[in-house]
Amino acid sequence: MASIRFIHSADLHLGSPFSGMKGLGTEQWKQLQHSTLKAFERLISYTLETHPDFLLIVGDIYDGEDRNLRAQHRFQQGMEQLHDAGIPVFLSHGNHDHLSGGAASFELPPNVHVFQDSVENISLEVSGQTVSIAGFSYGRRHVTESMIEHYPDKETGIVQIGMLHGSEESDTEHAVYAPFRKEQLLAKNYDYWALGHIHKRQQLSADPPIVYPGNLQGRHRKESGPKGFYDVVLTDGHAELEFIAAEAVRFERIAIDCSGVQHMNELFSIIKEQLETQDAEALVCDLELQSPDDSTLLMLEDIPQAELVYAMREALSEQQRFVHISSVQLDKGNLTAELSPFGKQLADRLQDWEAGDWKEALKELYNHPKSGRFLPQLNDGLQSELQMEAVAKIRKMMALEDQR
Ligand SMILES: [Mn+2]
Repeated sequence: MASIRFIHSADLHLGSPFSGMKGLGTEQWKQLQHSTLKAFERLISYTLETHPDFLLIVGDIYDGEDRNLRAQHRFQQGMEQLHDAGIPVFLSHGNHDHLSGGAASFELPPNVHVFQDSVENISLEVSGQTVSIAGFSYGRRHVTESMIEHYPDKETGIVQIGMLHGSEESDTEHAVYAPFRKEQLLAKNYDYWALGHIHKRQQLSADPPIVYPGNLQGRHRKESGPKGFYDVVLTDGHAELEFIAAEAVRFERIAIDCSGVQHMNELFSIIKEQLETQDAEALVCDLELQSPDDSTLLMLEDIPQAELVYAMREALSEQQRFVHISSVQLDKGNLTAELSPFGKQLADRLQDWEAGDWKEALKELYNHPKSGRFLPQLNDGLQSELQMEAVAKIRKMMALEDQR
């Protein structure tokens, strides 16, 4: 069979608001707000430059069901560019941009096939070879039933690809959407399963490939590392995948070895050096200070988390590149080891606190007629900062006697 080359992307989340982020400069904030669109532009320019046989977009093109108008416009322009270059696009909508949400305001060009809410199988010819692509869009926010039995069996002599936005039945971390079992996908004998929904890049199977490309641009600290899409070549039942990074701003958790550090200037230099080795063009990072010894702990003991973060941000402000420190944390492994059992219990309990718990705990302070109005908004960023400081305080007060 002739080689077939296509791009597999998913979870573009265009127009993500990045609402939990704080402490960024004006220019950084603008870049972050624009990052999903910039990553999308990279997907389009890569596709135009390398001219694959077709492009797949497996759900969650838009972040919100209202489908941000500006994002829709940029998306439509991108599709027009691919139309002019003669590149077909197959796309499905996911739980974030389901068909019952905001109506499509822009008409997409005829090279784009949009799957509707029941499974369809669309065929095209690629170098004399028939390729069929099966998929569906979310008709509503929650598609909790299995969709897999609606996918057609593979016909002999054709290349069959399945597009599916959903998660494994066994996945307890994510809400259940269009659940499937890996064996069900394998039983279909397809040549490639193009998945979407899970934002972490991963392959459930290598042969045949069952692939989540991950999202195109991270949206918060948990979506860290390079983000992008796959360039896939299928030849005689053999697949070759190349990951192409596209993110405009990278979220990263960076370990800083601070053993032997006694003074702040040493710590700052180590952090600067570490950040210089990062190859991302723009970086939002959580720093984890690892292997602190007694002198380092002594130095950091009385410095509030927030002050440390602000001082580091200022020290880095001369960098040409967009580098934003989101948080600084002492390595938790050490923290828990030092705590008494009750202290550990308290610290663990705090990790599980959600927005409602913080609101309840801080109710009196926030409702106070005089102090209330001077307090910052109680958002995700502030909550995690409070949590870190609280754990640090517990560590200080409830550490085992025989340790330091
Ligand atoms: Mn998604």
